Amino acid sequence: KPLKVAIVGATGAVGAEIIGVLEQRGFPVEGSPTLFGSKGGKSVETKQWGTLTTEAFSVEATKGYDVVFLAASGDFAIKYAREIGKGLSENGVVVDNSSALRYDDDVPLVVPEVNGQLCEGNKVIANPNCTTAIALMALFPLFLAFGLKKVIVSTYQAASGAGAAGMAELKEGIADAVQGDAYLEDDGRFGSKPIANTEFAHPLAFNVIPHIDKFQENGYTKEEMKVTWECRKMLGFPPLPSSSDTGKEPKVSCTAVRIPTLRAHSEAITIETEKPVTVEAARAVLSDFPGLKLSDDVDKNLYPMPITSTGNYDVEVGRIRRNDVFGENGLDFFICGDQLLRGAALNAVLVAEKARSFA
Ligand code: 2RA
Repeated sequence: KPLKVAIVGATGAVGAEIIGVLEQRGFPVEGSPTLFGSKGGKSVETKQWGTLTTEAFSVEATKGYDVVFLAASGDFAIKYAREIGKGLSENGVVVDNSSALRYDDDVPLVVPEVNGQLCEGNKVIANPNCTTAIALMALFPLFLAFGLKKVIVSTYQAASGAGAAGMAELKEGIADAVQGDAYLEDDGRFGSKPIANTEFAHPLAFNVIPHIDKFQENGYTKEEMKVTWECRKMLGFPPLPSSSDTGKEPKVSCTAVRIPTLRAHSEAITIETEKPVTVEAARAVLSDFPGLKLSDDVDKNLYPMPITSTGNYDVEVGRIRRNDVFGENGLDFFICGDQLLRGAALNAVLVAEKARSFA
């Protein structure tokens, strides 16, 4: 049966991708999706539904809907997500892309291939941080097969993580460095005028920035801690490390770095497993996992890259190798996934599909 679908924040980068994924997957939308923007009256071009116009949001306007995607702020989610949930149809679901509700006990944090069963009977479901969602696609099957004791993640995150404005700033910065006033000298030094930056803490063009989201008291950034907290929650442990930890919780540490790519996040991951693991056994487990694509043939220069994973639903995994740090329990690998798809819009639509499968 066609479903009443609404998207809040439809004009942002994630909102636009949600519309695209609904179209591509033939999601059964009744009529056309209702688009809410911060202001009403903005036109949004779609392939399937022609030009749609945003409406100003009110909870009242979402009453009786079957699926409401939130691609808005954390404050918005705190204020409205549960209230919207209460007014939905009997099996209706709110899928929130913000980080505000991810650690709340009454809100499951879901990647459908990992813990899709949690979609049953819940009105509000949180989408994980893109970096975590992409990492979990490889970590979860390895956790099931070999157990995980330690996980060390280093990320290479695209400008798209900072939304459409972040992507625009990178493109403008590159143009300015190559052709404009802030030109690059032939020896790679910058000209006298700095590249402008407002979305990132420093210019991103021709740079890497080891700073995503706010610094915390422990010296990590919030982005880095999200990987720790969300991995713990999605592997079935309390999200925040505490004195009641049993020792079974994988220890997760992340360094999150913004790089000047436009789209798709990459991650180098080192793990220590509970049981011994071989490269062959890991490959077998990873190649069987839905949503994950083995891209691992160094003789053919085949490994995950943003250029091959951009626009694709599958997360790529490769460069799988034994590491000497953890010996026969140690593995290193590299993954790459489209941040706007698996890390946001695709995951949100898969969550909605899963939730509706229990209706
Ligand atoms: C980033 N993970 O890449 C964030 C977006 N949620 O900035």
